[in-house]
Amino acid sequence: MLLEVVCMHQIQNYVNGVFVDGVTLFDDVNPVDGSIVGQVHEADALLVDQAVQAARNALNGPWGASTVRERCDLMRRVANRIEERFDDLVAAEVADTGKPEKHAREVDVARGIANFRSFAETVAATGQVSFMTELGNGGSALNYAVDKPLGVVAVVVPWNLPLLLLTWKVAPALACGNAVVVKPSEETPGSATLLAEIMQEAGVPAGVYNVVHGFGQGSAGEFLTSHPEIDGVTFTGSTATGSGIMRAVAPRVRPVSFELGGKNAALVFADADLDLTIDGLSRSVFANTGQVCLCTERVYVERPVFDEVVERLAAHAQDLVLGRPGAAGTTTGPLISLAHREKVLGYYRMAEDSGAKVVVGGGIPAVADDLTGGSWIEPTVWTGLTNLDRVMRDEIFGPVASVVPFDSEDEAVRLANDTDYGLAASTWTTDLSRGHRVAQRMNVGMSWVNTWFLRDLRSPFGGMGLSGIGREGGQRSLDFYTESTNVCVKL
Ligand code: NAD
Ligand code: 6OD
Repeated sequence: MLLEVVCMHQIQNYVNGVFVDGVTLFDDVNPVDGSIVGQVHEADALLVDQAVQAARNALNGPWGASTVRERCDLMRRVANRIEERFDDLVAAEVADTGKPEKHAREVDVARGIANFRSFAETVAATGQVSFMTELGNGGSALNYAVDKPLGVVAVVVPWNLPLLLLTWKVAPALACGNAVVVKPSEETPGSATLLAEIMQEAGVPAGVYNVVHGFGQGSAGEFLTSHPEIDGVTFTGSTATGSGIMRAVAPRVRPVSFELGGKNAALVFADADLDLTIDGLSRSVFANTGQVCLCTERVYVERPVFDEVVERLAAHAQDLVLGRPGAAGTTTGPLISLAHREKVLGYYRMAEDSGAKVVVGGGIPAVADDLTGGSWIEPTVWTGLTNLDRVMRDEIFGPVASVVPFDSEDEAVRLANDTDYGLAASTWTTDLSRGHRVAQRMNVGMSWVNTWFLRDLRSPFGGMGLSGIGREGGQRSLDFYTESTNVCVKL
């Protein structure tokens, strides 16, 4: 009998500039068809500790004495190297998430490059503040602040936009002179590991960028965030996990930056340009199979255009093409996993139990035989729900929106703000005064008018309420990734 030896793709940890095995292995699953992408080496507590020590040693070595100019040049080299390895990163992102290749190219990997370039520019252009203090006796004092790196930063990120969200944090952290230990999602270990190769190739010193793989509780995530020698945690993920991380860092009072979940609203006024609105609104509901923290799950529509918006949004949902990431015409991938599909389907059932009318979708689609092992789900539109229903309050994180009518601007604002979350909102109107007015009344971190997910990386990004703590982006990122010492000199 011929024995076939299958060599699985191995996804290792990266500690102190070296790729290392973990103590146990778990499968990296492709959600398109359930096939195995590779085997991931899970880090135990000892390896996580070695990664934290490697980061500390890097800070105590030449990296700790590096200049702003050296670091910003290095970040630009990393960006250039990502550009050279663009296709490899697209392949890793697509294999792990099943998202359309076009999305991986135009959003995930493109933003990986932009994140390094943007933060190199921001850090290079940032100076110190100083104040000349006038004293009562005619004397004076000079106050100036000196910024220092925060130190060893734990970076914990989710699976929906893996490289985008990772580099959004790693780029400013390194440009500010920190050393990082990254814990990517167990669902998407590929791009963070490839980025380690890129860091090596670009000349990032050993210990400055470390990657540990694994899960949350009882695994690398918990070992990292509860490690006594980390100096701060920057986390993107669910509100429940954020709450657990707060408890983990509480004994040593470490700073946290949290970008958490959302239950985002869109407000469509009767005067909106409906072609532009349906296009933007559909993107905001269905992009990345609804797995973007900024995605719209509640759509409030002024009554005169309610029926038309429902009909056109549903038509758009029906036109989406579910398919393999690289197939021509594919617009929509699967959910990240069968477990996540179970959660989303639970909300589909709950909506029907609450009396929702399912305008389109509502279940598992029929797919080709070779895709039946994947986590496919139908893009869905509901009407007939109110803010009292649980599906209108919980974050679902799938390709689904509930459309509800309103009769006045005040009512629309009240309905949109009636949530425990506070991440994002979008207002659709041709009345720009109303656009400004309503956008400013939204209790969210990001309020868009006639667009959605249009980003300027210098602007503040984050959420209120259950959606997070703090802001990152431009100067706000620098505030988190640095500590300041104010020097006061009596003259
Ligand atoms: P998650 O919270 O389950 O996991 C995120 C990361 O935390 C993963 O790496 C996971 O392994 C790790 N983790 C889990 N438990 C942990 C623990 N006890 N200690 C330390 N680490 C732990 O989130 P997810 O399912 O990967 O991502 C989806 C969620 O992320 C959604 O709620 C979404 O809204 C949110 N999200 C928010 C933003 C934002 O910018 N606000 C962006 C993307 C995703
Ligand atoms: O655009 C960004 O910088 C960002 N943090 C996006 C988050 C998307 C959430 O899924």
